[in-house]
This record gives sequence, structure tokens and C-alpha cells, in this order.
Amino acid sequence: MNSKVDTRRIQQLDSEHFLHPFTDFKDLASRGSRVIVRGEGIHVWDSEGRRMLDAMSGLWCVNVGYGRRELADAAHAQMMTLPFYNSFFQTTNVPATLLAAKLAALAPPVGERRFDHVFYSSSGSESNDSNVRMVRRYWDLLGQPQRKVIISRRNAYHGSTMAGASLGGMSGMHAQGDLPIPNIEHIEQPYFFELARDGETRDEFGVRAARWLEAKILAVGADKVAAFIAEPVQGAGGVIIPPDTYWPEIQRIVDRYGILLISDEVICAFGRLGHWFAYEKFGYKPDLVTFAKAVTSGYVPLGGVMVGDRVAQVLIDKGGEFNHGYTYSGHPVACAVALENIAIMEREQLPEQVRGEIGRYFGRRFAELGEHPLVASAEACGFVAGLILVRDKKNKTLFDENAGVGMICRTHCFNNGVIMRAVGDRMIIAPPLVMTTGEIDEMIGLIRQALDLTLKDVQTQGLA
Ligand code: PXG
Repeated sequence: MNSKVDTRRIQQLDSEHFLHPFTDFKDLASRGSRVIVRGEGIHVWDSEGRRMLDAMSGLWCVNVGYGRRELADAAHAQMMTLPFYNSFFQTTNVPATLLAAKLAALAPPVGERRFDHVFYSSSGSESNDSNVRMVRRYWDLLGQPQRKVIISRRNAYHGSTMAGASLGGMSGMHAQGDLPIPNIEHIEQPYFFELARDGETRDEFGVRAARWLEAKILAVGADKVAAFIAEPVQGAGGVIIPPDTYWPEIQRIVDRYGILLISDEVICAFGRLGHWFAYEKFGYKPDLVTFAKAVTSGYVPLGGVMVGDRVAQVLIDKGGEFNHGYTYSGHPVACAVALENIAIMEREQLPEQVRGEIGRYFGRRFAELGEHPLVASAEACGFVAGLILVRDKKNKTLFDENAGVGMICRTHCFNNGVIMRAVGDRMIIAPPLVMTTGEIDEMIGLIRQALDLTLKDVQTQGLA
């Protein structure tokens, strides 16, 4: 199968015609893209026949692994029955309705808050645009149109549309689009490694970091703040796991000022942290929950928002027509694949696996990487994990930003048969949830080898 792919020809056409996301086009053209041609289980193959253990699940999404015939069959059957119909003009389709009911059943109620409703999109970015629309509409309908400001965090990732990138806290993205759009504010992230004071415990830091939200609310004016948006664990920002004290204090603050809480679970839902939805793990009470990616294990695009009763009842009872939606809201094929994907996760008890023995094994083995001379901290939460590469382990001194040590390590990972993502010098993974202990051992072994090779480079290039 691999021999049929003409790598040079694909690379040539690729550089001539395909503008890749988040890519330096000229640079990529000079190197040529890596052509991925096949996936099976937790591995992918490139066009040169090289097998790689995909510790990033594609891009945080292939939670049930590659090559699942049931998902292809579900798509095929739905395409033959009804490939598309819109859900605009008082119509629905069967998979979209069944999936909405299924998601509502999977999202645990918290206190008096229930998640009985879903608004569909095709991606995380669109879903967060929908969140902005719904939050603004909610406050307008309650007669508080001055509540416009949504507070987010530096280094957050909420997508790449104008609203998504504005909500996100990536300075590089803001710089290229005259962003953020008005009425978005940012606070610091709860990144213990970077921001804790000398001698401060994780728990102390967690409370202090959460109170940056309170300070921002007061600075903006409490009556002007509409919502706070955050990822349960920051993903694209480098797998930043908040201290245990962070979310309870955030909850206290959003309750105190009555502002809406948006939990962006595009990465963290569907078993990634050991639960169907991640707010359950941390025990907070969001009003809106963004999802995408692993709802279909990435096999086809689908996203959406779980709309809690607090918002849903206002939109339903007072709202009249909501002037917002997408051609593909509730796409029948995407929803049919999602239903089958969820059925697989239920059958194989993937959230329970991650929450249980396998998840603990993964966490233990990953933490062992912290013993490596290059690594200052290695932690996992469910099936996401991150480590930080440092110049001086004892003093936790970082490398010069321009040294590109994370990229050196990423290249060794690729060449060594394991796909890891580098965020600066943080090396992160989010592997498929179907891994066995043997596969976890294989992955940790490959990462360790890549770290050894990186250390060698650091020493020979005099970066240390
Ligand atoms: N919210 C979160 C928390 C995400 O992680 C989005 C929204 C946007 O989703 P879409 O489907 O519009 O891409 C994401 C996406 C990376 C990386 O480099 C992460 C994402 C996307 C692209 C790259 O880690 N997350």
C-alpha cells in the first residue's frame, strides 16, 4: 500500500497548492511535508513506510485509535441513507437528534445545573464563536446588555476563527489579526512551574492564580463581565495542569459575581481525563461546555456546545428566533459516526480505563521521565501529559528560547518512531485511550531514547 504513494510527487503538489495551518509556507516547501498514509490502532505510517506511535492521537482526537471499521460502516450506512439534510427550517435528522439526547444523558448534572441541550457546529473554533453569540444573547435577554466582557487566560487555546483566536491567549495569533476583538480580556494562566513564588505550595499558588480572575472582574467592573472561559487542563498551551485548589476557587468567584462559566473541553472531554466531560473530574459547574475532536474520535468533523439549563431556559423561553447556525449544524454523517464512537467508548469502558488502573499506570510511567537529566517536571492528568526540558535541572533553568531544544527533541521523536508535540520546550502527549500497558511501555521507552539523543545534541552543540 505504501509503495503506491509517490512521496516526491505529493510533496511537490503539496508545496505548490496546499497552504497548511500554522505553518511557515516557504520553510515547509524547502523541506517537504511528511506524508502520512495510514493508521492502525495507535500507530501511523508515512509514505516511506516508517511506522510511528502516535502519542498525540492525530491532534488530540483519535481517542479510540485508528482503523475502526465500525466508524467507517456507520458513515457509509448514513451516507447511503441520508448524506445530508439541514436542520434549519423546522427539520431534523435522526442521528443528530439521537446524539443530542445521548450527549445530554452523558453530561452529568451538577447540583441544580443540567445539560439537556446541545448546539452543533463542525469544530471547536465554531463552537466557541457560538458561545460568544449565546453568552451575549443571554445577557441581552436578561436586560443586562452591558455585560459584554468575556475573560480568558494567557496561553489559552480556544480556536482560530476571529472570536476563537481572540478568546485564546496566544500572543502570536493576536499579533497577526488585530486581535483580540473588543470585549475580551485575559488573565495569567495557572502555571505553577513558571509563576509560583519561591516556597509557595501548589495549593497556595492555585488559590492565588484563581484570584487573578477576581481582580480582573473588579478592574473591568463586575456588572460588565459576561463570562469566564477556560480549558479544564490547558492543552495546546503545553498541558498546563492546574493545582487542585484552582477550580474550586474559580467556582467561588464566578458564583459570587454571577458570571457564566464556559468549560472548553475540546481536548479534555470524551474520556481524555477519565470522564465523559472534564468538569466532572474537577467538580465545577459550567454553564456552557465546548466539545469537538474526540466526539467522533476525529474520523469526521463535529463540534458543539452543551448548553446548561441556566442559559438554555432563557434562550428558549425569552429568545424567539436565535439568528445563528451553520450549514453543517447536526450533520447526519458526523452525528452517526459520533453515536458509534460513543458506543465503542462505552463498550470498551474507555473513560473508566483512563480513570482506573491503566490511567494510573500511564501517570506513573510518565512521571518516571522526570528522572531524566533534561527534565524538570513530568506530570500527567488522565491521558494528557507534559514535561519541561531544562538546561539546569537543579535550578530549573530554562534553555534560551532561540535554542529550539523542544524542536530538536520533537525531531528525534519523529525519527525514533514516536509522535510528540513541542510547545516551546514543553514536550506533550495525548495518546489514544486504547493503549495497553505494553504499548505505554513502548511509548515511554521511545520518548526516553529521544530525550537521550536530545541531551547528546544539547551537549555537543554547547547549549547546556
Ligand atoms: N478549544 C480548544 C481547547 C482546543 O484545543 C479548539 C478550541 C479549536 O478547535 P478546532 O476544531 O477549531 O481546531 C481547540 C483545538 C495544537 C493544536 O497545536 C490544538 C488545537 C488545534 C490545533 C492545534 O496543540 N486545539
